[in-house]
Amino acid sequence: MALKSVRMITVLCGGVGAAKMLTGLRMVAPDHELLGIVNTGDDLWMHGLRICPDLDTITYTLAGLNNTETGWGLAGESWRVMGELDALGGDAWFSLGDRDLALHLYRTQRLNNGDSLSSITADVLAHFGVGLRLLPVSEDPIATRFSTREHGWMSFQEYFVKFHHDVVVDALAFDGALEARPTAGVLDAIRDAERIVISPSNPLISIGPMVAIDALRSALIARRDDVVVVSPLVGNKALKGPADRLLDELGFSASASGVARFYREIAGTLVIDEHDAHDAPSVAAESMRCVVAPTIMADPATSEALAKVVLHG
Ligand code: FO1
Repeated sequence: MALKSVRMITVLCGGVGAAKMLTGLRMVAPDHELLGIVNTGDDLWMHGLRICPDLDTITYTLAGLNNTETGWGLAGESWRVMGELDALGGDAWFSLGDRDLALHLYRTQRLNNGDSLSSITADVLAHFGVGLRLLPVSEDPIATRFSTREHGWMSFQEYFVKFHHDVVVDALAFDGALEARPTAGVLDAIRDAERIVISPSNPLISIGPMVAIDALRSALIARRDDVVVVSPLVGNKALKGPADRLLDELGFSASASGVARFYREIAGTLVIDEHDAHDAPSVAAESMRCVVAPTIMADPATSEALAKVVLHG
């Protein structure tokens, strides 16, 4: 059977899972057919600098410069500035590498000059030789916060880095999401795409802040039949990060059916891993089409195979 050619593919992106998904998609579609809409709920101000972890993780990965040991930041990094800051007694719990600092300095200066995050992102991608387009989901600030049993409310990076996501979460907030307007081009990219892919990112905290924007959620609902989600779970466990734990803590259950319950309103198809094949009927029970495939993107070849599944499976 001949594969149908895809004109435009829009991908909703968190960090590492999205970077791997995009790596695969770039092997089966040219960059000009791909557009990533990127979560900004993890973004923060630190030392007066604007830091956008998901945008940066994807950019560094697509440029082949990512740090595969940490999963964030640049390869071959050094930490001299942080070492000095720590020695001074400064706030060094959130580590900014010496090389990585340049991007935060550059972005912050341009934001202070009035440039948009989208235009800065486009210039950074061009600088690193990445032809694919990425749009921050909104130019307006969105901040994910966690209500924890042990310490009350905290910011995204306090939860993730300071407390190593080892605290019990009983609620989430996406500050600013209700008022946030999608970045110019985002709604068109959802309306006009032949297929919309939701990458295997954390549903609650990577995709959640984006679909909390009313206009974006409505745009996805209107395209539900063409929205394909890849579950971030393998054998009911997250490969990285707290997706499984949060699905349980926030009442969805860490399982393919829990992921389906989160997405059923906005997506028509859920791709689940072979290890979870027995859960396919419970996905269908949530009125989603279920595709079973290997979802672990261990290398570019497995990313490419998964990309073919999300486009044509
Ligand atoms: N993750 C950590 O576990 N520790 C850090 O010190 C840290 C610093 C950091 C700096 C820049 C950046 O872009 C990402 C950074 N991350 C760090 C990763 C980040 O906390 C999370 O992985 C994402 O926000 C979740 O997708």
